[in-house]
Amino acid sequence: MHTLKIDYSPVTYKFKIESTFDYSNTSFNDFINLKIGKEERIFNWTEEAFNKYADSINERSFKVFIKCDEFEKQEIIRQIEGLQHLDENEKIDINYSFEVFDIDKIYDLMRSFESFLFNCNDELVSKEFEKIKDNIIQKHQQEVNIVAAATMSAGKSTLLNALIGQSILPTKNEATTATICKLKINNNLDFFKGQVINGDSDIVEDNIDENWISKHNEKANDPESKLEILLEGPVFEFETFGMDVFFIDTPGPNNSQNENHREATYTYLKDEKNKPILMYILNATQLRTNDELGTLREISEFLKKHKNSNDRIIFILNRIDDLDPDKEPLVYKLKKTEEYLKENFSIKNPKIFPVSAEYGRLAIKSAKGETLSRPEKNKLRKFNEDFMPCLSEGFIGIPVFDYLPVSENFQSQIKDQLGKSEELDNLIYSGIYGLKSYLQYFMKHQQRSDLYPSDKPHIF
Ligand SMILES: Nc1nc2c(ncn2[C@@H]2O[C@H](COP(=O)(O)OP(=O)(O)O)[C@@H](O)[C@H]2O)c(=O)[nH]1
Ligand SMILES: [Mg+2]
Repeated sequence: MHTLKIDYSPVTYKFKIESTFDYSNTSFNDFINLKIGKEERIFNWTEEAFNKYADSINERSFKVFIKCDEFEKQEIIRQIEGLQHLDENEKIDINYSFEVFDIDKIYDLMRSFESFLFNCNDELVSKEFEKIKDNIIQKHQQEVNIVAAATMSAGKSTLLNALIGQSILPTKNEATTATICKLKINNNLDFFKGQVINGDSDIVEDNIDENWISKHNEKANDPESKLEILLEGPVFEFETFGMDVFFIDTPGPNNSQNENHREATYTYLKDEKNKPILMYILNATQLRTNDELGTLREISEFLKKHKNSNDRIIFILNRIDDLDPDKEPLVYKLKKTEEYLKENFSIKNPKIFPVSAEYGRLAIKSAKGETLSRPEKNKLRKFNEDFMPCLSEGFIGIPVFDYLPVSENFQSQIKDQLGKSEELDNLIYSGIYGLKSYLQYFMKHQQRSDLYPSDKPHIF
C-alpha cells in the first residue's frame, strides 16, 4: 500500500510532500494535476489532493502520514471520513496517522522569547529588536471579535446570551438591538459593567441589565447616532487564552434606519487585521427572506476571495426547537440549508451548527443555579422532553451533537460528556455546548496563529 507523507507548518502554511509512489521527473502538483496554493491552509486542498492521488496511482486505498496542528488534524479526519463513506466505486479508504504540534508549547516559547527580547540589555540585540518591537506590541493589541450577524429576529441576542451564560442582551420581537453592543470578556470581574460611547461622552455604570441596554438602544435609533454600548464582565466557562475577546451583537443588516449600522456587519467581515469569527444566524423556520440576500451575498463574495476563512465564518441554524421532527427531521433541514446556501449564494461546504438558542439560554441559567421564572421552567421542561430520548415511548430524541460540522472524533468527545448532569445534558442537546466547544477550539488552535501572520518566523 502506498504512503503519502505531508509535512505541514501551521504557522507559515508551507508544506513538503513525499510519496512512496515514484513520480520522479515531475512535481507532486503536476503528478496529481492539482495546483496547491502556497498560502493555503492544508485542509483547503487535502480532500481534492487525496482524490486526485487515488486516481493518479490508480488505487482506492493508501496510507497518509501528516504533521500538522490539532485543529487541522480534526478537519482532515473529517474529510477522510467523508471519503470513506462515499458510494462503493467512489470511496477511498485512507489509513491515517498524524503527528501533532503542541501549539501551547509553541506559544509559551514565543512568549518567553518575546519577554527575553523586551528585557534584553545587549545593545546589538536591542537594536535589531527595535525594528520589530512595534509590530509585536501591535499584535498583542489585536482583538478576537466573535460577531453575531443575521437578519432581524433570527436570534442573535438570544444566542449571545446563551454563549455568555447571562441574559443581558435584550431579546424581543421588535427591533430592539438598534446599536452595536460589544461585550468584553473579563473573568476578573464579578459583574458586568457598562459604558455608552458616542464620541465625546462616556457613561460608566455597574450592574448593567437588559433595561439599561434597552434604554440606550432607544436613543440609538436616531439615524445620525453613532452610539456604541460597551460591556465588560465575566463569561461562564469561556477561556480567552490570554487574548482580548469580545462578543459583538450587531443590529440586523435590514435595520435600514441607520446606515452606520448596515455597514457594521460588513466592516467586521472585512477586518483583515483582527480576523473576526463571524456567526451568521439563520432562522430554521424561515429560510427565504429577502433581507438576507445582501449580507449572504457579501459573505459569499468574501469566502470566494478568502478560502482560508471558511472555518471562521460559520452558520448557525437557530430555532431548531420550532421544527416538526415528523415533517422536517433535523438531518433533512440541515441538507436543505446547505442546498439553500449553495444554490442561492454559491457557498460551498458551509459549517452549519444546529442550535436552539433559547433552550441553551435556559439550560445555562439553570446550570449556573439561577432562579428560573415559572414560564421559563415550563419552557425548559418542554425543550427537555422534545430533545432527549424517551426509550419507553420509543422516541430517540434529537441527537444534535451527531450533526455538528466537526469530525466524528470531536463529536464523540462531546457525547462522552452526556449523563454527568441534567443541566449539562440540556446544554449539549441545545447545540450550544457543541458550538461553544468549536469556538474555544478554534480560538485555541487557529486564532492565535492567525494573529501572527507570516512575518512571525523572522523573529526566530
Ligand atoms: N423558540 C425559540 N425562540 C427563539 C430562539 N432564539 C430566539 N428566539 C426568540 O426569538 C425572538 C427574537 O430573538 P432575538 O434574540 O431578540 O433576535 P435578534 O433580533 O436576532 O437579536 C425572541 O422572542 C426570542 O425569545 C430559539 O432558539 N427558539
Ligand atoms: Mg437582538
